[in-house]
Amino acid sequence: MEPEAKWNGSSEQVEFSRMSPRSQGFTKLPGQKTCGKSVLLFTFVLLISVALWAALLFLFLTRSKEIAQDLEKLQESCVYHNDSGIVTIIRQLQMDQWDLKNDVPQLSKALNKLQEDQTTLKSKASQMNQQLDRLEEDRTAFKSQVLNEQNAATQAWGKLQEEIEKLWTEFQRANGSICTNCPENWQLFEKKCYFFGKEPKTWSQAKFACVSLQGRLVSIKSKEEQAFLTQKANKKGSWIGLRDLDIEGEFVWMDGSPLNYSNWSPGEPNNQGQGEDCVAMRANNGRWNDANCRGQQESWICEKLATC
Ligand SMILES: [Ca+2]
Ligand SMILES: [Ca+2]
Repeated sequence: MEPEAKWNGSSEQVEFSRMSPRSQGFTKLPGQKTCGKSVLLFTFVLLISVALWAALLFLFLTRSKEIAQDLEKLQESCVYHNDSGIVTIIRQLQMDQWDLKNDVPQLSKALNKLQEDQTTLKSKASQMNQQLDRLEEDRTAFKSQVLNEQNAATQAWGKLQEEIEKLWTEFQRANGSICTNCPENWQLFEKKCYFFGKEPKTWSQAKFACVSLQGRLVSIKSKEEQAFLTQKANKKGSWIGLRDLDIEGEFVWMDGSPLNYSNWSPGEPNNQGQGEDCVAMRANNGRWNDANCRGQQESWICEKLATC
């Protein structure tokens, strides 16, 4: 197929349509001289480039050979050194293993000794725990004993104080004095003053409340005294100074006197439930009932001798 392309010059047109391909490249055209110079320049540059590449290739091959030789030497050296290091390490490990084997009996002996020490310590710890338990029991017993002695001393002191007061009053009466003085908020009946507490308390709390007022829970010795208290007491239950705390069923007054007069409700005392060892006056009729000491009554009655 023949080329049909046309080339347009700057001022004239040349037609190639019927020229052979061979004659096209060498046909003298406008500007052909400039093109030849460019070809020569290109050829020269190409030759220079080839020469440079050849030189570079030669240098590369030479350097590669040197590097290969260096690597070979380095490899031989590394192999030699690595083998030596590994052998050294293996020998050291074997020596360590041998040393460990030698240490095994000694370690086993030390372990047995430790186990014996552990057994001994366990035994000592058990003994110490037993001693500690005994000490704790002794401490509890001592604490209980101290509390009992403290209570006994308090009661003895109260009794002594009361006896002194009683003797002093009797002495004054014997000398013709009239003993009818009661503190404020206390009420006189015959020779005694009475205080009617109104806060809910257990029996023990009521007892200490009376002691703090320089009195004691009331001891009722006659039906006249009972009638006075029934009339004056709050219309609720009131603790009185009667209890069977020491011996079940054996009721005694706070002043230590036996029970010669009583005003029990029908069926009382019955020591019901887990035990009833403290006595309260019932509301309205003033009849007595043994009740749980740890329970609360709405009121309580204290007494002390009237002063002259
Ligand atoms: Ca009882
Ligand atoms: Ca009862």
